[in-house]
Amino acid sequence: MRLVLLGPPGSGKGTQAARLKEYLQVPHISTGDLLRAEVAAGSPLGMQAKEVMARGDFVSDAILLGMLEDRFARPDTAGGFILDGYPRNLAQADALGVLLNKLGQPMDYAVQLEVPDELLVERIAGRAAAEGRADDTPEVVRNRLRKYNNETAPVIDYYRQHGQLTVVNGVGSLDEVLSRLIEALSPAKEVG
Ligand code: B4P
Repeated sequence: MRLVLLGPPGSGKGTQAARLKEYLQVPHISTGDLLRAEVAAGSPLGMQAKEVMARGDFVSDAILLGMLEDRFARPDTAGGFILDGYPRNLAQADALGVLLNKLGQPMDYAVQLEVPDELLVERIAGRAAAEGRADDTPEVVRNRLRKYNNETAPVIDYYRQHGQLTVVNGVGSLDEVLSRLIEALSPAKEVG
């Protein structure tokens, strides 16, 4: 199954994708994780991305698309994937459509994890305390939420208009949210 996981920062995309991959037996591709690996490796791309990410801004569309093309070229994606963190704007949504068409691997589902803003802030504050991620400070989180509302929310409408959107309630325990996701995806799993 080829699945795109959408939702604001803190909605549980990364958290649930890590669990869902065991169920679907497909790789989890997180653009945030790919970027953080570049930063950790100190690569030229990572050095470029570091400051941008620390501000809560988006890394350039061209860099992201190149990274994604490289990732999709690896053989483990042949049976599908869970894409988490991409697309984050309409240009990325268009680029993803073109790329998947070229690969002959159309998307099966775009799933939006829906969580109210107050809870997002609370969850990210929890992660900030536990992990100390540079982009989890209150000021940067406000910028990330603003960018989500301005640039990523239109992507949700884009998939809705294309009849590809499934909305899942992301409030509840990790197991509750996982069960809802599995239920929402089960018709595609049976046929796919
Ligand atoms: P991401 O890594 O995608 O960061 P994120 O939006 O915070 O999502 P994440 O997956 O980490 O959090 P989750 O909701 O699972 O992006 C980081 C940065 O990379 C971006 O700001 C940008 O700069 C750059 N970037 C990435 N992709 C890009 C792109 N396509 N274009 C341009 N730039 C890009 O979890 C959050 C917290 O909530 C965790 O602590 C978790 O434990 C908790 N949580 C989750 N589910 C819960 C639940 N049900 N109950 C309680 N807590 C829960």
